[in-house]
Amino acid sequence: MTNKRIISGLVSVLLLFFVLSNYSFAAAEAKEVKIKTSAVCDMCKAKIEKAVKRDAGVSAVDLDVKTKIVTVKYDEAKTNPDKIKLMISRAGYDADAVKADPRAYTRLPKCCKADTK
Ligand SMILES: [Cu+2]
Repeated sequence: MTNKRIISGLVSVLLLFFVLSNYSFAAAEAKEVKIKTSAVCDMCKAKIEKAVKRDAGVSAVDLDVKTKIVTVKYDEAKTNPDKIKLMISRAGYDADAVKADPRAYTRLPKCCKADTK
């Protein structure tokens, strides 16, 4: 084996290690929060997910209509659960202890109002 081959082998091992360590570092940065909402149907799901996605720090959002729980993955350097709850409130829905913005709530379609069910 020539020196060149040994060096290129070492370089590729180092590169692979670098890529892998970077990847796990990035994955560790994504935080997850579960928030209980007042969603009642698929329309609510679409609205809440759209509202939360407007936050640039959010990487993934999924609302389970059955449990009314929205699972949000976010970058803690860019956003936080309080901001996310506020966005849900402004869309017209409760988010844990944060009550729905009353004005946004009155604009919701009748089927989406929690107190009609
Ligand atoms: Cu609805």
